[in-house]
Amino acid sequence: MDAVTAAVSRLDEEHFRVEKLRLEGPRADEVLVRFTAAGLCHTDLEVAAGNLPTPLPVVAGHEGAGVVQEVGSAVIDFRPGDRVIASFSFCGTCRNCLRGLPAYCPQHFPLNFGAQRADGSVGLRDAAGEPVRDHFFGQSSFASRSLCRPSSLVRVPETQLPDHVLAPLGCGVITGAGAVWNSLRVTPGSTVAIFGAGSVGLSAVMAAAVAGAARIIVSDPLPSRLDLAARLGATDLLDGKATSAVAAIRELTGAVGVDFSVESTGIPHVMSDAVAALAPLGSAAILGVPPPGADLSINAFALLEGRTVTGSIVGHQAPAVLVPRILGLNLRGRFPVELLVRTYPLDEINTAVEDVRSGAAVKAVLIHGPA
Ligand code: CXF
Repeated sequence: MDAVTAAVSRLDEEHFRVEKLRLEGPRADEVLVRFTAAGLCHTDLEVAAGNLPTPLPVVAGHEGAGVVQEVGSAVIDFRPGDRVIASFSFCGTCRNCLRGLPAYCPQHFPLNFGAQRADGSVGLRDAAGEPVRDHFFGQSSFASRSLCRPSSLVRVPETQLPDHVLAPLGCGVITGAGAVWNSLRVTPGSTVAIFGAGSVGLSAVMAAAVAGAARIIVSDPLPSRLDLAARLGATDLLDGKATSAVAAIRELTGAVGVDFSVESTGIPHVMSDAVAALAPLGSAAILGVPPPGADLSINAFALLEGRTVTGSIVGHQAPAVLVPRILGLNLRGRFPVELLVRTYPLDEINTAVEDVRSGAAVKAVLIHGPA
């Protein structure tokens, strides 16, 4: 067993606890990754709060970047020394995986939120010898080293970007970009409204700009995020606190509404607004994680005019396809994901959480020490 340092979420504890844990060696189908950086995503906070079906104690983290250290005997796709991004797990054999849509694998929830191996075991033990859940999204990248599922890993193509900028590509960035390109298929010259300018919403802004949208309207209560949205390609900024976004969008679009909308807040009434802001035949993508049991209210008549509402998770496309697309654009200065990132040592994870909640950080990325 090897010593690792990890941020652990424990039952009834509001804060992450950084602990020394012990990690088994990789089984035949596992890849041992030394993580250097891990993005902090809202989903990790929902898991820690017990709002998602992951048992605690657990090492969360599902936006990792690092290097393969060791591979199990049955692993053929990765070798020690490979630079990797960790994203989400999928079975690889169901019809959705086989048609290139692994985000919609029926095993998505057990594989990503189950936080254990298929046989129910885990690789981590705490100082008292008690098991701690791992394999979260097939990675648990809040640990400095972790046993990963090969399906969760993407080999990093040539890039100048450092690991702390690559890490968010595991989830938040691909979620926003893939919704725009793959779920909505935003077209050149179209109008787009984006509700929420966190890392997912701002990635949607960059993707809409790349797609050639003529108008990119962004609504958020925080002026600093609206400023960043403008730098990334937003054409119109709405103060989410002061304005009725739907009324403002109607005014900006000559009472018609937008062709496409993206909701990234997880707030049910904002989801309804994203639908209400659509022009006839418009399409809305719902990306935010809602509170448990929440319903979405949509004016039924609005749907009769050809409007479409879709959910979209982790970019709608295999990360091994989507991540290189984004890196290729970044190389040419067209998807500056680095502008979203603020780093924190792993020890300061609870400060990072506060900063994400207050809006001081858009995408907090945790930096692992050497162990
Ligand atoms: C999640 C959001 C909830 C559904 C599964 C995918 N994305 C990552 O945080």
